[in-house]
Amino acid sequence: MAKQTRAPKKKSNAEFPAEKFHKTSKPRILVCNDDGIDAEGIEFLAKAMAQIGEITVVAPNSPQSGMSHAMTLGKPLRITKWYKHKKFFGYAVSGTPVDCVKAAMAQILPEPPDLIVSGVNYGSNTAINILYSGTVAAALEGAIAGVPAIAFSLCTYANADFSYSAKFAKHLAQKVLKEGLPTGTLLTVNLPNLPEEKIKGVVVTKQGNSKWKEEMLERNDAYGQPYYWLRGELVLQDDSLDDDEYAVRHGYVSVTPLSFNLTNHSFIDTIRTWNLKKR
Ligand SMILES: [Mn+2]
Repeated sequence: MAKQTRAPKKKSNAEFPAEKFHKTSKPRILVCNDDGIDAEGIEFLAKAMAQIGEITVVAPNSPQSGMSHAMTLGKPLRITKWYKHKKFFGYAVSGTPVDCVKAAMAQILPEPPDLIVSGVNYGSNTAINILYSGTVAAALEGAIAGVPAIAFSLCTYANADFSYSAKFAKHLAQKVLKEGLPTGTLLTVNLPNLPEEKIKGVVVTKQGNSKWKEEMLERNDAYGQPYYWLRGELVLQDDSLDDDEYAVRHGYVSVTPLSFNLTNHSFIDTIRTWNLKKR
């Protein structure tokens, strides 16, 4: 593997508001996403977090959905100040969601935040999507760094109403700041795209078995050469409110605790009986 080098951390950098960050007694919250810094969902999440803490937004400068835990090693990253509604909003990074968390920790924040939140994502991050998601990966990168982290997703791609997800995010963030999370643990939260009065409740779930039924469309470009475009539909594979996608499709907010160690413990004893030898 290529050796990773890290630029020396800047002790004082007028670009980044270290002074302001240091003087607050509020919890310090890093806000990221994978839909890009201009997405509607991150604006709702940032506003909700600003009610309970000192926020720093660091997000990709372009949409990065489906990037999972990708990081940029072969080209430089750029960090630029980003303005929304003529006001400073945060820092845009020319990379992936994981690059954003790494850049925030190495260059932008003077010390690790108390909480990392990611989202609010367009589309569910349940079941197998947990593996594909850049939104979850940003939170997971927080968990790797030992920072409590939560990924928020709104389960729709159309007519999104982020208002309840922002309200719930505030409530859960306060809870996590108070209670903490076990080392290496993050939460993925999926919300139905419903007004508050239609949401049936909150359930703690496990990662379900729902999978994509996919097809790769073939079309011809302007030169008659074929190109391909992946599309699909997430097919529900579970039938219990203990499962993430089932819960959210039935009107519940789904909260799933995750860890990033993928070892299949139940298979260790069996594979040891294979007596694999050095040959
Ligand atoms: Mn996304």
